[in-house]
Amino acid sequence: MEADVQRFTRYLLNGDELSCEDMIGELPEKENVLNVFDLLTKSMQHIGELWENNEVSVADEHLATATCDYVLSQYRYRFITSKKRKETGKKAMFLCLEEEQHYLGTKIIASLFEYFGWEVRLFGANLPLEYAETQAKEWKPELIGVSVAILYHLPKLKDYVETLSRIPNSPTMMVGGRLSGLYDLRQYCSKDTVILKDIAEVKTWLEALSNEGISDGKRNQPSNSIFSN
Ligand code: B12
Repeated sequence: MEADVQRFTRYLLNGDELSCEDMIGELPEKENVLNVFDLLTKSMQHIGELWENNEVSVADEHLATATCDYVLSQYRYRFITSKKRKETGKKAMFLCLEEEQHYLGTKIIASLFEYFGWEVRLFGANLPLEYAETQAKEWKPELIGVSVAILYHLPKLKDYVETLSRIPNSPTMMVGGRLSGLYDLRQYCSKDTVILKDIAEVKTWLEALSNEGISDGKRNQPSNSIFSN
């Protein structure tokens, strides 16, 4: 994996979309979405280290982001949205806090939800709370995922969780992003908020939900243990 990350990072920094796609195509487990999303995540994180050490510039970082976004969109189309999936009938919306620009993570998580048969709306970076609230009231998602990467954005998280969990259909609030892997975000969330550290935890959560729906015969109706509202 380490060598793969180094190679993929190089392609991202060169803006070399074709080599990125060829490399994904060569991966023995290219249809295992977790492997591919892990490669994208680790490569972008590695670029963060290079940037911190002044080995790459802000321009390099922007090019890598745009390349990664393109590759992710292509992958999502080829291996997720163009394939027939068993739909769960559930809806989820994903957004970043106001002024939060780090949206690639939410795009990956939104794609994973789609892989698991959810209908998804992805609002990308920087969605002010008032617009998130209006959208949630109109669209009535079962779940709202919020992403946070920058420390000084954290205080806003509390407002988002409080306001969005109060909307009439009581969506499950899910929080993740770079900071959830580093700190305990409970104090910024409600007691029912699902806080997940990384994509592996998200996948486990989604699998548990699918298995529950099947094993107790109430497909698509998860129990309160997971859907905590
Ligand atoms: C690319 C990048 C940018 C891009 C943003 C690209 C984009 N559109 O997403 C640009 C250039 C815009 C940018 C800007 C800045 N950045 Co920046 N950036 C990064 C970098 C290198 C990669 C981010 C990334 O794409 N990671 C890959 C994704 C896939 O990982 P992820 O976001 O963690 O998501 C995963 C999980 O967290 C989880 N997840 C994510 N969201 C959600 C949501 C839910 C609901 C769930 C359950 C899970 C979940 O699943 C994802 C998939 O695995 C990081 C380094 C790093 N370690 O992440 C720095 C980094 C985050 N940035 C940093 C900084 C400082 C900044 C700036 C302040 C720089 C500046 N001075 O301008 C600005 C702030 C902009 C802002 N207001 O938000 C710092 C933050 C440090 C800190 N103490 O807070 C980092 C860590 C770099 C560093 N090493 O110092 N940045």
